Amino acid sequence: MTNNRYVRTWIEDMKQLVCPADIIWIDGSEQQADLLRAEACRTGEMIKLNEDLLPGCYLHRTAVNDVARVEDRTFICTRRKEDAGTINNWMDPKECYEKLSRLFRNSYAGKPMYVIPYSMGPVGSEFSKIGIELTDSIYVVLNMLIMTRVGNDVLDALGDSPVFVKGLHATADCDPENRYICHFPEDDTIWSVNSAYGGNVLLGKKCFALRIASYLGKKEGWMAEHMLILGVEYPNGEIKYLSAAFPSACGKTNLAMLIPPESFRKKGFKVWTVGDDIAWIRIGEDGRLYAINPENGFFGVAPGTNSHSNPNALETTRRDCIFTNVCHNLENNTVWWEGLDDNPPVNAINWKGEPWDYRKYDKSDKINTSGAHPNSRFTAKAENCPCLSSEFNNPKGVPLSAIVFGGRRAKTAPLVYEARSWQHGTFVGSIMASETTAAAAGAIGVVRRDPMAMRPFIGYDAGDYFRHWLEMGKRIPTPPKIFHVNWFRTDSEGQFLWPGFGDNFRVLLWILARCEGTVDAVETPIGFLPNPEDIPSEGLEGVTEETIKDLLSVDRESWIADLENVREFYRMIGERVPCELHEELSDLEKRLQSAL
Ligand code: OXD
Ligand code: MN
Repeated sequence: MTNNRYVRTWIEDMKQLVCPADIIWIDGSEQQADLLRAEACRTGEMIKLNEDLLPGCYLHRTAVNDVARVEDRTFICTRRKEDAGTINNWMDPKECYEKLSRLFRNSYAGKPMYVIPYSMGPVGSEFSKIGIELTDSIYVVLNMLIMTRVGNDVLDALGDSPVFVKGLHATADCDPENRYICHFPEDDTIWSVNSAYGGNVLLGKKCFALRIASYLGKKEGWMAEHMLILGVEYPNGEIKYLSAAFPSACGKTNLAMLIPPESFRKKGFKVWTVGDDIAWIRIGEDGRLYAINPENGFFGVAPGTNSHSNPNALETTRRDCIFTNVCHNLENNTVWWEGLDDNPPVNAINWKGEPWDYRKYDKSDKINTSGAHPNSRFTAKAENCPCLSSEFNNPKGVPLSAIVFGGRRAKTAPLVYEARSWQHGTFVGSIMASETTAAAAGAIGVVRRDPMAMRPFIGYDAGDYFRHWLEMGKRIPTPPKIFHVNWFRTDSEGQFLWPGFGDNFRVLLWILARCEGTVDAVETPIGFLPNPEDIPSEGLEGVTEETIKDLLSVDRESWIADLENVREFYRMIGERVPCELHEELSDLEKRLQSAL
């Protein structure tokens, strides 16, 4: 509880709107969380899993129509439409408040209102920001307790200040036709109604830590990015940090928790995880960029997580974890998902809550035939991660040597290249793209441009966002170098050329060596590429020198063809795309043409 009058007045106003039966303040204590878990099990909202095999773990199923973020129902509500930009959905704030008030009215009837005070970032850090989420869902409370820092110390840190993000969530009827995820960056407010799926309702995550925070970052001179943060420890004990942005389904959590190949482990190399999804970045007193992970847990995709792809993530989910929409193994009251192992449970309930027959699994119809939903999730505590960085709670963050962008490209992008400058690096981020895979509905190989992996998360105009990157670059005395990687290049048969996973460590070493100035590179039209012999290859199986050369080749014609798509994308964003980026685009085209 707090005497902060801004908090109290706001909660009173919201109470008048949603009419709860009761108000319950979440204090962050284990006792209160235990009572809520017991209540959720009593009502069937959660299922307690095998205490011996998965201590403290629970299973939850969402409504079958409510299993993912809904970009088409996500709105940025600024007074002027042009400030929301052309790639966001926009609604006038007044109209939106009125429309959603009708959906929120009386929506808590008979249910308590849970008040969750939370901090994004370590409580009291100058990076950190406070939010309060009001919700009618115990599932939301229990997830927020894992994903953020919750409790009375947050209210103490807030004191009498009016500065906090006001989040209102109601599950309501979970009606997809009336589902809205609305952001009011000018009012520090988020309203989410008719969903109970993580990305739409854990308001600290995408809604606050990316959409609202990117707007605040532009206003206040810092950056909120869709990036993992990791540290590479060298045998001499030194640790270098980098952050990396990849579109969804490109292995961000896997890279964040990477285990180096055995030959490097033996020498004493290690990777430490600071974050797997979001980075808040500021200029430090020493002129370098510093990053924190504002979250306190991982909301990871379960399918595909296994002891090869990500042993650290798997280990992180073995206790105190909430599983959402995975398959329930009735043989031993545990969970299973596609890609966990080759032993699907015989006696099982699928993500929809129906008896499941693994023999009917059909790759081309995963939604209807899989045990776990393809977007099923684990919500796991950062502190349970075996490779969590000792700097995870450092209020000053970690210094970044490099920023890495990446996408899934079959042909165009080489394994790795380095941008020529911060401005060129901003351009490289702005033209980031991924190709759709056979896993998704629709045509294969279609390029979706996803600048800085922020397309669904920029809380304002994308052209202004690029401008902010350029302005930040001018203010950083010692900027990190910027790189682009692509783990997904294929040969003429469509087979991946690069083994990925732990072997990506080899590329990280080259990146960090470039930052240290200890390795040369080859200048090409797109930027600086490694000499093939400089990608450390000891113990690298099944990848010949020829393959490394292929991985590092620049196919000029496919680049030139791609630039037309970039031009179209810039046209779509509109007139606020900075002229510097248009110049970078035509300079790149000239370099490619003259090299042909
Ligand atoms: C996520 C996403 O859930 O990017 O992290 O979709
Ligand atoms: Mn993400």
